[in-house]
Amino acid sequence: MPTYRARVYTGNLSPGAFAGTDANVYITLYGRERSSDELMLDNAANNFEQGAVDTFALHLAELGDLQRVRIRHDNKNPFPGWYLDRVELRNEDTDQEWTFPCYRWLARDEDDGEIERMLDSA
Ligand SMILES: [Ca+2]
Ligand SMILES: [Ca+2]
Repeated sequence: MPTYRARVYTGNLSPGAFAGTDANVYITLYGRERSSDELMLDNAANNFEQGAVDTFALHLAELGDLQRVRIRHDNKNPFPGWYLDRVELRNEDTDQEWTFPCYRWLARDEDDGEIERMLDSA
């Protein structure tokens, strides 16, 4: 079972933009062979703060070449709106890497109001 290392880049906008979030964030990985379950991204840190990079180790079946990811949050806690720059994934068994650009808000009160985005591999 490979470990997929996820690096999640929260935007570094102006300090008053509240780009970070304390909502719960979930990701689903879609590979050529199979897709993952929906996984909550969390660790002991205060995750997804403005300008931060959060790293998570996901132990999954081999998914094959990654095509896209779906990422969303649950809009919980104050100021849940989140500006996501990108997600990077690396299969630590094969050293394959993928980048999933976003550069948009997942926020009810910004952009198109969506708090879920499907991101294609760059
Ligand atoms: Ca946070
Ligand atoms: Ca946390």
